[in-house]
Amino acid sequence: MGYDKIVTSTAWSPGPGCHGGCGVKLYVQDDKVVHVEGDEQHPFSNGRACPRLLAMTQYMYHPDRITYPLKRVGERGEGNFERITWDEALDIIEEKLSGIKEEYGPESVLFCQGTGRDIGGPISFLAYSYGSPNWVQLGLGGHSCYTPRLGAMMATHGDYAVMDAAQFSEQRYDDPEYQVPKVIIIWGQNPMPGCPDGFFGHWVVDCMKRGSKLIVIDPRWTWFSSRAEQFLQIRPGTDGALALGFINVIIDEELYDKEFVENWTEGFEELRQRAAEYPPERVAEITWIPKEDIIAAARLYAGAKPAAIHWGVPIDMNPEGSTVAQAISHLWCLTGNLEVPGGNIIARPSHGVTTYPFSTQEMHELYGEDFVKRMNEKRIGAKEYAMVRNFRGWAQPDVTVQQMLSGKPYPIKACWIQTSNILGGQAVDVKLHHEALKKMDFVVVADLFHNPTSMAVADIILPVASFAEKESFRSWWAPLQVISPAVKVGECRSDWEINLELAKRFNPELKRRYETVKDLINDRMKIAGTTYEQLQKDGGWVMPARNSSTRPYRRHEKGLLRPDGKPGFRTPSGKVEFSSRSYGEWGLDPLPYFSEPPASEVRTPEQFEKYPLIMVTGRRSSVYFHSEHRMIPWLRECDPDPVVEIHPSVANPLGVENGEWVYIENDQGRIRRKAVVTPIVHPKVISVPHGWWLPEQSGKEPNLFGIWDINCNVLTPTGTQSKSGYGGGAYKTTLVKIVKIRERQERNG
Ligand SMILES: Nc1nc2c(c(=O)[nH]1)N[C@H]1C(S)=C(S)[C@@H](COP(=O)(O)OP(=O)(O)OC[C@H]3O[C@@H](n4cnc5c(=O)[nH]c(N)nc54)[C@H](O)[C@@H]3O)O[C@H]1N2
Ligand SMILES: Nc1nc2c(c(=O)[nH]1)N[C@H]1C(S)=C(S)[C@@H](COP(=O)(O)OP(=O)(O)OC[C@H]3O[C@@H](n4cnc5c(=O)[nH]c(N)nc54)[C@H](O)[C@@H]3O)O[C@H]1N2
Ligand SMILES: [Mo]
Repeated sequence: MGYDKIVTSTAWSPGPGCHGGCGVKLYVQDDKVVHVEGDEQHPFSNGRACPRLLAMTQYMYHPDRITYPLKRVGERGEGNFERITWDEALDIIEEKLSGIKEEYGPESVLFCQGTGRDIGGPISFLAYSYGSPNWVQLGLGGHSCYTPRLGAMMATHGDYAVMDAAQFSEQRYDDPEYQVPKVIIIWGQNPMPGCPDGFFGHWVVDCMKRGSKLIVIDPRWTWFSSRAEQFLQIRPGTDGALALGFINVIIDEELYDKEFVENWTEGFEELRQRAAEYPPERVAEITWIPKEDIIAAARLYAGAKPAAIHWGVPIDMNPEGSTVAQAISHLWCLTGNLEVPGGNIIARPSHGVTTYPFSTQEMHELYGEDFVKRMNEKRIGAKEYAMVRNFRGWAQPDVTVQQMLSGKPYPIKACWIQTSNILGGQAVDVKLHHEALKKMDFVVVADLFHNPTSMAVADIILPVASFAEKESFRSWWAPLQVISPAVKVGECRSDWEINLELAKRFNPELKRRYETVKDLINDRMKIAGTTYEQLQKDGGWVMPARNSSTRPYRRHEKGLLRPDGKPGFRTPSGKVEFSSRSYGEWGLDPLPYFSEPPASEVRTPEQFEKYPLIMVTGRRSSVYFHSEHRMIPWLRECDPDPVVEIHPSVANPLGVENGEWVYIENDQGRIRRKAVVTPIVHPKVISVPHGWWLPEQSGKEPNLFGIWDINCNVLTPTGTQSKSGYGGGAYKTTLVKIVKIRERQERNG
């Protein structure tokens, strides 16, 4: 293979899509990336690369890639766009958004993103520079991705925590301070395809090779469950009861860490009383997990030191997601596994550098407390939900879609959509979101490809640079690292570049502060005592220093966590709060509890009679990131069809064979899927991957790349959020039935 140079960089989206920060080597010839490999020097991924990264050349140079700005001509949905210049595009956007601001106020514009990639920073920066508090993952019911878990951890111990896979150390597993977890609970996550939330899935395998035993909690067999000491095949949406059952056993059998509980926590007695309501017999009934297995798993976890819990998005998507996450975080506190090597360690953005603001503190630091407070007054959902008002900076998605439709209490006029495919994967109840988006006067989409959302509603489309074409930075969680451009493609620009340019137009004061994106990056990196150029020279990344507030361990003992420098945690009481003062203040139950899914055999028996299967959507595929990559030949070949996994005991009586297309139905609608008949799913559960649209089909209305036929979110409801406003989107607990297609056609003549 010939090449002129190798550029080392960090693979963050666009490209592979994910939340990871893998080290990558980009081979460049004649100003084109011709080959991509993992960087073995990089401490995050140690040279490994996923299929999406390996297919980068097909992604960057795909014939469908949008490489210059576009303006819609003709009616929305006709699919006709014409090329315009960047200046024209930005002028139109400035004029339209300024007009809306003047007539209706800046809050009438939504700034919509998808999941947390290299977008949270630039989009919140643009929204706040324009003056809109309505930064939102539009369509993500209950804001059910990570935010509920983040809020629950914040309420419990004042910071976020992750499983310790030595990811904060240059030497990784060989660091003498590090210990491998003796037991890892994998709770509603599939680490290898998923690599969620700044966590690299292979780290679990690395730990297994070093002796870690697994407990896996999932309704479906995975690679990990088949290698687990204990596999708990749970009823979807009942994790809260299981966590409380574990707490019950751990307290009852005195398996908790008495010293930690005594010295560093409050509310233990209240928790003990609450957990007493969840004896193993009751929990077994709720969760479908045999009582003996619940007790054995609790003993295995609590008896091992250190032990860690690694969790996934089904926790957020549980009914009352923010209380389920609270119960699970209590487990690592009760057992003294917080901030110890091999336990669950506190994760702060490396060196205190904010790329993507994860917390209220970071919002305050960036924009000032007064400004954030003022923004909260108009933020959608803040009035209804104290937690939405007091934690982070999002608008509440289920309330937002209703407001788009009703115009009450104030109208929503425009959407800025950047890094999200609302109709192709993010939104529950796609029909409702389609209707709401069509009501907008003006929609901008900043993306690399067309998708069902851009086809249906975009007025202006801005072409975005992939990670291989841009300057950026990353601190989620460690190391602090830079993204270095290798090439340019067409007229594509990075999200930071686009948003800084527009932000300056709306807030001229920024012109003085940041001439270029690098100035902004260097401003944010000041706290780390380095610059973009310096970090590039130093190899592209740096780990936080030992004994600093952003590197484990036992920071609570050293006074490294609290703003006042005293020992303890960053909670109102300075302790781990089993009974949360913040939850109490927000009008929520300060203690965890279990509630039934919004629709279930127990809660809505009449529904269940009609729709006797629990549809769990969204299990991740290694070759796709949500709705992305369906047009990439190497990737599509590996996972060609939208499928539904059905247990043989369900398929056989219906006469459904492996490979046959079937209908999935409920009162909200009907879609088609190709059946995979397999015993890996629970007999009462079907598993349906999400994010499906067909780039090979027509994108025009009404087809929109086939979404009405195959997108499973035609069937998932909105309005199932928790009492906190966060969590509980019914992505994993929607009731449906399977119908054989041939039979229906015969029946209907
Ligand atoms: N049924 C079901 N639905 C789900 C889920 C589920 O489990 N089940 N999961 C939900 C979850 S957890 C999430 S987070 C959402 C995610 O939903 P989204 O984040 O909206 O999903 P994507 O399909 O990745 O859409 C991203 C779009 O942005 C573009 N893009 C990618 N990277 C960049 C970038 O850096 N810059 C710009 N400008 N564009 C970029 C892509 O081309 C794509 O069109 O989906 C949710 N939807
Ligand atoms: N390749 C790839 N990686 C991704 C993504 C992607 O689209 N593609 N998406 C990214 C995003 S935004 C997110 S949020 C993460 C999500 O990634 P994960 O957190 O792993 O989410 P899922 O794949 O939806 O579900 C994980 C496992 O939980 C099980 N499960 C489903 N319902 C329940 C339940 O009620 N309880 C329990 N205990 N288990 C349940 C599923 O069967 C599945 O095996 O992945 C990120 N990484
Ligand atoms: Mo997510």
